[in-house]
Amino acid sequence: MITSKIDAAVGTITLNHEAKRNALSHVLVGEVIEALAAFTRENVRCAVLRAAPGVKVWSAGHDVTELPLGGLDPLGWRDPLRQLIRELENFSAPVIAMIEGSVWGGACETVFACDIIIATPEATFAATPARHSVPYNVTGLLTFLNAAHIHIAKEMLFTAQPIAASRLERMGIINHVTPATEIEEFTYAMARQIVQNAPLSISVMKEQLRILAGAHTMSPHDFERIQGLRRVVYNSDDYSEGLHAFKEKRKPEFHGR
Ligand code: YXS
Repeated sequence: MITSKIDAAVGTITLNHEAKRNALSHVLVGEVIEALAAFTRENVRCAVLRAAPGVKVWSAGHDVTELPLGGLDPLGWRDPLRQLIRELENFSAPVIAMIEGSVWGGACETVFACDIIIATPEATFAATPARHSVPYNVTGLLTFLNAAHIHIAKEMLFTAQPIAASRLERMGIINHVTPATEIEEFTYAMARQIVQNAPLSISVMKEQLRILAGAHTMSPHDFERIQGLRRVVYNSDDYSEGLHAFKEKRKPEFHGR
């Protein structure tokens, strides 16, 4: 479902499951995590996460068919998307997300969890929990909040509409927007620049920034209240309707219960 390679201390992971629009299934995510582990063993100093050249869909997000019903938390600790986000954040070297095509849902969070984002002008980004009545989890929302001003995060999450790369670049959420004909050279030139610098200093700064970005206090009372609120959502008729509507390829009808 992916291909990966290492060239002069730069590792590349290419999402390659076009049939399911690179949906972040547990199998595809497992392969990405394995590739990152191999990069660590090979002392890769910068990684590039991309899809095949010219794709229309970079990734369609969490594999909806793997979202659980029956009162189980859809984004619990062991969920593939949650594991992928942690692996990207904990990977010792910088990860550059190179984006062509549209990015959806959990894939949008995945890109925002990368260290640097380079996209073509045609790329779009949609945060979609509200499209499926999914109660996003706390660390997932923190990824959005660390990437975007709260008003932009709310617009993305409440409208669930794709937003153009150029708009996100104007707001500093995306580092560079680069024409499709130049994006590979631009991305790998930056990767080579990173590789020339001191890897220990970079990996420590990446870990320091991860800790600082996650340094939010939340009382046990607040955490339990949030989990209770999320449980109401993933036990709701709307959540079940969202999943069934996707599988039946129809627009969901939400009734707030
Ligand atoms: O019908 P077949 O078997 O060929 O499969 C179709 C789609 O069902 C499948 N597919 C997916 N399967 C599982 N999970 C997905 N997220 C997913 N997306 C697509 O791939 C095959 C081709 O899809 P199709 O025909 O729709 O392709 P298209 O080129 O016409 O349209 C591409 C998309 C991405 C615009 C369209 O597939 C789409 O809207 N996909 C869903 C995007 C989305 O809502 N993603 C969020 C997933 S939930 C998630 O990430 C988080 C839990 S949350 O929502 O909370 O952020």
